[in-house]
Amino acid sequence: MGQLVQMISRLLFKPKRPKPQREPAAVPPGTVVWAVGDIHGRLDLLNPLLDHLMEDLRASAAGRKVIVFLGDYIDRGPDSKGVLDRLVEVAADTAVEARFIRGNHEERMMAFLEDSTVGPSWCEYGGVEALESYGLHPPAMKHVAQAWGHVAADLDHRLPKSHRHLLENLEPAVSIGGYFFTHAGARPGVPLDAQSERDLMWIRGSFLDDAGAFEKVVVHGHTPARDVHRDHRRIGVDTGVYKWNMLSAVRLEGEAVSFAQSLIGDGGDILVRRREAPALAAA
Ligand SMILES: [Mn+2]
Repeated sequence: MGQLVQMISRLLFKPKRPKPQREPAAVPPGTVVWAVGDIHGRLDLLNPLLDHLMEDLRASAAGRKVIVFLGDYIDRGPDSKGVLDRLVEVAADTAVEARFIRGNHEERMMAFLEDSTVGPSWCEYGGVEALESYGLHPPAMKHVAQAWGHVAADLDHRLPKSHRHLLENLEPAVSIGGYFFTHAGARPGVPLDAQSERDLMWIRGSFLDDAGAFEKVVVHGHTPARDVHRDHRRIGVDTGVYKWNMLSAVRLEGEAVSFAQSLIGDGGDILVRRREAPALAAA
């Protein structure tokens, strides 16, 4: 009987373990990472931002210098082809480790090459501009499946090998230290290494509106906001470049977080500005 009482009281009055204090996220020592948000064919804003990032990395003493591109390189803006040309250049630059995440727009374009019936829906979400950057147009008769087939065949023919190689080798996510880089976000309640590629590319509200933290801080794009976002669970750097003319990137080194943004100034000229991230409120 005494034993039973002891057991029950142990269960009832089990001393609560102190909640482990969550360490601030960090990248490993000797590493610096830049992550670039959705570009959407805006080569005009990508060029000055990348020039700044490459200069910053050249000046850094870090042994590992990474640029993660968070996806959605193409569609909507005027120069998808030019953006992919520049990304191919960065991929070939041995001074940096360039990583390329798959966005839902790259996924749609590749799907169109496989199955031209995807064309009408792709073109509703910016595919027209991507086609035009390769000198192509959607068919005049949008309801004729065969016409879409010709456009897909033409794109297949015009797509440079280097673009195809880049697009076929995109990654769903990249993990570095305490950070998890992916296009859209992650599904709450699912471990980061068990996420579906669909969620990583497409998720919005159920990720953004949840309060629970993941094992790592999620760095993402996909859902445009008027400015960059940072809290204990995520860093969002999609600043709606195709409508608000601002392309954003985040710099991570140790526990330090800062941002770079290329934007169109009051005089109509493009400028790049750097901003430190404000300190996080205590969790
Ligand atoms: Mn997206």
